[in-house]
Amino acid sequence: MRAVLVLCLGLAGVSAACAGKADQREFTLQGQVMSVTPNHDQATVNHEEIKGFMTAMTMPYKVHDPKQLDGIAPGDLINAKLVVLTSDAYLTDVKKVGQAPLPAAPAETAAAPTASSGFELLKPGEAVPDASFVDQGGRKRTFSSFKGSPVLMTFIYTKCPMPTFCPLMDQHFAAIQKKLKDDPALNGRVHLVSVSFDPIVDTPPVLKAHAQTLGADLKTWTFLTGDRDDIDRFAARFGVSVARSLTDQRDITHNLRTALVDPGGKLVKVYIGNEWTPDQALADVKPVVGAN
Ligand SMILES: [Cu+2]
Repeated sequence: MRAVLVLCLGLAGVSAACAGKADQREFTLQGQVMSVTPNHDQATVNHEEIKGFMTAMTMPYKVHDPKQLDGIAPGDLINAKLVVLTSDAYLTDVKKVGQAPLPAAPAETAAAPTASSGFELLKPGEAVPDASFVDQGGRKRTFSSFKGSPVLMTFIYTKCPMPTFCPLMDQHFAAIQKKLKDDPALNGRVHLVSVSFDPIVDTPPVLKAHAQTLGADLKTWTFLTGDRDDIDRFAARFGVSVARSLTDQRDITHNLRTALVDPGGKLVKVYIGNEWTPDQALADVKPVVGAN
């Protein structure tokens, strides 16, 4: 990546870090802190475009050292280094450079959606309302058509630039697919569903290519796209919040939710964010398959 090489050359002092790990990329992030977690392990930042990596957006960023966020408060303007690895990303060298009033209505963060989203969150035990989609083969597919086997469903978009977000969900699902196949009690009895909330870009052919990249077995792993408003409404019931820029529809600010639905179409559990593991999901899936 040209942009990264330039960055590495420009930062002679840290060039060892650049040269040391082939898969490590570093970017400069400039923006305003919207919130900081109480234990200082994460800050949500409304940041400017990161040239060569991602458009301007608001999203949570981890730090590996909580000291990085000491003295950092909502409203602070910061400069930081964004370190991006194959399956991790974090901020370091966080420096406060100023302060500004927070916008009146801060963008939705990874927190649970509020009543303003207008849709009530589904609770465990409640029936998931049906919705209509189009799958990676261009066929119409309703959510209720998955009834009969447990469904593990997540919400992603294929152009997501953050390795700790959508790409991580993809990797988790690929890992789960493999573990399901390796377990005779589970093989072929659980369906994976990845729903894209970027239907403008994620057309069926794009999703099909994405599925191939992930090594997805389409018999038990389905990729869905469809009408954007329908998808937003459906996803909101699980706590997914998606905000798109008015000027660039591909500029998407979003959180992560993954849901386990039982064979009868009732919600079992929602995994929030990216902290869950494939093994956790499998442990939750097992009793649901058994109850089938
Ligand atoms: Cu994403």
